[in-house]
Amino acid sequence: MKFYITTPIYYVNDTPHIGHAYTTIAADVIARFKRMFGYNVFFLTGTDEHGKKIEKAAQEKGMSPKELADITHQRFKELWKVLNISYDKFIRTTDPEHEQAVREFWQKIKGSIYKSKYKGWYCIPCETFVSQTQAEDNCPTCGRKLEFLEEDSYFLSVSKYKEEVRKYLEQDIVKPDFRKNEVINAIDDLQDISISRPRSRVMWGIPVPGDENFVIYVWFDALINYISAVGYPNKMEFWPADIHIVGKDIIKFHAIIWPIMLMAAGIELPKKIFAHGWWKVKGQKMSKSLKNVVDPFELAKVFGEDTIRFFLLREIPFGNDGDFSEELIIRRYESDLAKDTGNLFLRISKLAQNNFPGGVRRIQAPKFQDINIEALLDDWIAKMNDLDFFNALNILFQIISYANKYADIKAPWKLLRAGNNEEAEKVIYDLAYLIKIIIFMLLPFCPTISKTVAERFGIKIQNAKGENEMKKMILENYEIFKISSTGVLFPKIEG
Ligand code: ME8
Ligand code: MG
Repeated sequence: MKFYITTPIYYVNDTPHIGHAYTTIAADVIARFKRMFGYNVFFLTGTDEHGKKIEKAAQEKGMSPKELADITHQRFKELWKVLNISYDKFIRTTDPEHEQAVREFWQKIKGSIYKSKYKGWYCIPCETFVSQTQAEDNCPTCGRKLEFLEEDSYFLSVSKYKEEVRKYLEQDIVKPDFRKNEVINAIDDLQDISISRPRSRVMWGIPVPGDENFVIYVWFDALINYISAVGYPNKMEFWPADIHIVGKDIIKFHAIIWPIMLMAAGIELPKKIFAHGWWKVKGQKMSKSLKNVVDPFELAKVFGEDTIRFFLLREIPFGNDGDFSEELIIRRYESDLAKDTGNLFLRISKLAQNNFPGGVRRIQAPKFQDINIEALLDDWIAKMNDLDFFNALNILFQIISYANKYADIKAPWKLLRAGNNEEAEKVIYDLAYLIKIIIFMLLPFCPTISKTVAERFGIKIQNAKGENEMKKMILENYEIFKISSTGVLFPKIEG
């Protein structure tokens, strides 16, 4: 049971912002979920370090491109540490093994490469060619100024693969479903792909094998990271990728160009490609050049990493765009986390600690009315497998809200005051049982807080050997819960 998941490799021209954090958090949640369920997971992320965009940024900062990459890639690693990202490998396209793999890949597909002239529009910030029909003055993706290029280039011939790629995409590879046709329609416009740059214009790249006057196009170089990271050109234990997660800005590179490159090399194709939406600020895409980026380091300092992880996946369906604001985070923090979740854990754990210091025993197996826990769990698993975080979290909050109501109605504190200890113990056991279910479901999203609560409630967390074993672990009726107070998990935000 292997599972290979990737994020895009991010450009090192500038430090990471909340958009980069979004993709990487989503991948991390899936990686953690799959590991829980017994998969041998390989989770890849990294940085994209070649090309004109990086060369220009380095020049402006008075450094060499490699110096800039050495500094900036560290910022990404630091952020992944702060956000508790459990990646298995961090690849840099300047890694010698990657550069070697790119050269070997070029040699392998040589039969599909020819030399000619490139004449047309190009967007440096996107490192993308723009067809004559789409080009006005500005890039249709990012709105910035285009450059007109006229130069010798190597091309990858695509005509042989157009039909094959169409058949591939017709099998529901691209998610969410509403992106499928958009990608299939784009195949018609596709022309042979320029895959090199003259060294006279772009210095910073991997030299074309056998022609030192050219460097390899940065996207051609970058996409190969997904296979070089797992061993290409040698045996690749984890390939094909089970899922590439990307933003919608780069879906065509992943769903059309990358499969064509793989077809030309005779390599298996990725199983799924998920394109999520954009975080915007006041309706505009968050981007470095617009200077409207939200700093994830700052946010994590104020709210804690679990809150950032939770907020980004709770607030909007994965696949849609969303508007970011600090008020929204504060609202989610106060209502969902502090009030509904943290308070539930705190009041039940305190009650148990003060009244049942030896543990809360199972006097009878828990039974709940108006809720089918096992059915909700099955549904949660299905949603998680579909990367439908939004609805997975909705299911979790159905259970949280049920538990809060259960506590309010059964009022174990009143039972204790009336001297009805046995009835109170039953109710607290039931609530501890619900909290156990909640913790397993919260774990991939909020690993730090979930682990603390698990420890305080005596909930045993382990990876299982498969779905059935995991479900058994989640639904198991312990004989006893040994509980101590969780303390305040979501303190009031100052200022
Ligand atoms: O495109 N909202 O790198 P990049 C949501 N190096 N996600 C966002 C976002 C936003 N406002 N801004 C960025 C590249 N992202 C190439 C990729 S892969 C072989 C090469 C996320 O630094 C989203 O995942 O521009 C988007 O696709 C990615 O960052 C682009 O990062
Ligand atoms: Mg970009």
